[in-house]
Amino acid sequence: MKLQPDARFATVCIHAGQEPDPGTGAIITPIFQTATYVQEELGRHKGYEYARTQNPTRTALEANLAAIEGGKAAFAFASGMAAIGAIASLLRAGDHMVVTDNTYGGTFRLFDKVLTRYSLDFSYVDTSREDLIESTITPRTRMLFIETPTNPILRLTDIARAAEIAHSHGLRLVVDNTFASPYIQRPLDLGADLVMHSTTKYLNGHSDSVGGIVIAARDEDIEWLRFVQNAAGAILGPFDCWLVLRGTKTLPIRMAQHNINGLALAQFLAAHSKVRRVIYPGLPDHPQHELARTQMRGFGGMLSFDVGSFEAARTVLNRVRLHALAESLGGVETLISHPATMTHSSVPPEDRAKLGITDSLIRISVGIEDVEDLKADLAQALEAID
Ligand code: P1T
Repeated sequence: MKLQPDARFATVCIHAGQEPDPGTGAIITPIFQTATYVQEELGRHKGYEYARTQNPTRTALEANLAAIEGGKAAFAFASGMAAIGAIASLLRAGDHMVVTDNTYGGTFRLFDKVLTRYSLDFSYVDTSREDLIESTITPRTRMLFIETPTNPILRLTDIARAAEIAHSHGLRLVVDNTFASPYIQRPLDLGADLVMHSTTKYLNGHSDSVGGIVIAARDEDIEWLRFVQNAAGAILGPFDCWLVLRGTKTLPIRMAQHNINGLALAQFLAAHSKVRRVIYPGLPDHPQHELARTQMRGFGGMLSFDVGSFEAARTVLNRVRLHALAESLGGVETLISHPATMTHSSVPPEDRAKLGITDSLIRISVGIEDVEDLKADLAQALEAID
């Protein structure tokens, strides 16, 4: 079962970090649902002392995700937000971070409402524009934090260029890779220093666990993240680690189908008379379609579209039957949401307006059902708009 160094992506997803249980031969890493480990004698143990510090199910997941993202080490946290909090703990009071303006609303909330209390400063810019990244960097800037594609406007940042800019100023580049998944893009290969995910989404893929992961490339970051994971203690529990491990085994086939369904649904909506605009990186009219073609492998399962008014959006959201009206994304089932009042309600209305998160915008996390059923469901809901 030794994974060869040249193993390809789908093989890595299934095998990296996975060894049969030495005690029983169980092919699947067990859920080590324990709080502590018995020591043979004082100071002699099997490498496990206390389950906040180490847990074999978590170790297996972390090794699996480090390999999937092409990093040196990974650290699993209780949520995507806890993972972002751990990354921010690399900063010190007085430091400044440049952040993609259209991040997930919860990321903005953590930075704006919590971390500014600890004398950290944040500037939010359109990181698809290199000139804006450059002009926002100050002598106190230590980190560039990008989301690509963004939630929910699906704007892209050129990761390789962002890495060059960050490194020329001595900054770390952090990429929130939640919307794409490592099947679609691997930011560490493009020069990023840290990658994070809400594992709640595509990595777990079945909408039955909340979690987060940080994958790191640099030794100094790895040392700090290992320390802070234990010191602050926002760890992912063993059952959730096991669920995400089960999810990553099917990541490639799920993502391939998300890509197919995402494009098909985007094309269907773009041709519909009741739809004003569809935002999807795979459509030729997406402002960064060319970058998407080179930076991403497929265009993903996330799309947003505008139906012209809040009333029309409400009609669609209330009329769909197969699409579930819910926050979150990345599961096998299709979810539909209203960013302005749901995922991005913590972003001030004037900022939402600037970003294009209008009251008439609807977001879909396209699942892997038969796409004809999804089209039929949207068709009957759109028909009800006056
Ligand atoms: O929900 P949590 O696992 O804490 O992850 C936060 C998070 C981080 N980054 C991105 C890009 C995200 O989309 C999220 C969570 N997003 C949703 C819940 C949502 O519906 O958009």
